[in-house]
Amino acid sequence: MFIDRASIFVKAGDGGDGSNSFCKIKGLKRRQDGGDGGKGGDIVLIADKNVQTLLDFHFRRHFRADKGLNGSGNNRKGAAAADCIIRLPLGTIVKDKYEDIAYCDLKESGQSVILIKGGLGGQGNSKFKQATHGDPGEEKEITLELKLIADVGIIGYPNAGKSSLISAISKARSKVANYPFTTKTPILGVVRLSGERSFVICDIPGLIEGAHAGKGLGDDFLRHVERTRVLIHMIDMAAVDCRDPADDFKSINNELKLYNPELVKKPQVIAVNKMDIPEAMENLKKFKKKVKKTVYPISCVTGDGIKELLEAVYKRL
Ligand SMILES: Nc1nc2c(ncn2[C@@H]2O[C@H](COP(=O)(O)OP(=O)(O)OP(=O)(O)O)[C@@H](O)[C@H]2O)c(=O)[nH]1
Ligand SMILES: [Mg+2]
Repeated sequence: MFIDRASIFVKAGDGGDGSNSFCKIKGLKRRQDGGDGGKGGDIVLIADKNVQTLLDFHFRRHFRADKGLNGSGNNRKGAAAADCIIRLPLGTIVKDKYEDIAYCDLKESGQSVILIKGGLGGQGNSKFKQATHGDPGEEKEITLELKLIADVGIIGYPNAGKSSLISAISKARSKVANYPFTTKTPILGVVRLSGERSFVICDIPGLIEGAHAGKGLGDDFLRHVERTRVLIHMIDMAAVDCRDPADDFKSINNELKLYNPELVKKPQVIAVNKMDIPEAMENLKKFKKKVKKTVYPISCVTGDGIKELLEAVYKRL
């Protein structure tokens, strides 16, 4: 399990000050008419399925909500300030930076939590002898933690050879068979390259058209795609199941997009598999005409091309 972490400082808005105001109408006694201050903005956390990583929080570390407006004469209350909304990826756990306290675990898209409240506005002198200042907004230093299931996810149609690849490059043993949906749950493996280099890879169950709407093994596994950094898009170039490889490539990308438009923005390394089968070469020529992208031809049976593929993946990481 890999963890993306960031620490940020948050401060809720101060309350606006109460007003000290006096109204003088000719012939009448002087009257106090200062209004109350408005409430400061809260710090609100929202789980947003379009946010993928905590990267932004390594660049921006301070978040402050505005102060409520001050009260004014004629008993006018100051307006409350807007909340400061922080959008976080699904699965983020929010903890105190110094103490062992977890404030929330953002699991569902749209889930929102008021982390800290803005200060209440001060009282105007219409009620009190003297107007009071607004309460200060709370502040906190918090740590955000996002668990990634893996650095790299292998995606593709059933039977493309995803399990064959993970079994060839790591100690993970994912069942290989010539029927679709052999793999029913994600399988993790560790890939070790020369030197001290390594990464965690995940064999993701096969995707098909309509997966975003629950078809096949469904959208459950697209959620795992969200929690990886780089994708290996695996294509059966021998077209054993008689589909056009270029169509496979497009429809899987379309599923990613329909599920969450951010997913297609993840770096993809295209692995064209089963190059040991004679038809694959011919198919690859046609594929390259339709999909103008760099591809890595491999064979999980002979091992050809796998080293180059892994180096390319490591580079993207
Ligand atoms: N000739 C050849 N066959 C391969 C290659 N890679 C995988 N296969 C075969 O293709 C079939 C499917 O391979 P899997 O690795 O189970 O495919 P998968 O993508 O994990 O399939 P699902 O788990 O069903 O999504 C098996 O019969 C493999 O032996 C290859 O490079 N060359
Ligand atoms: Mg499999």
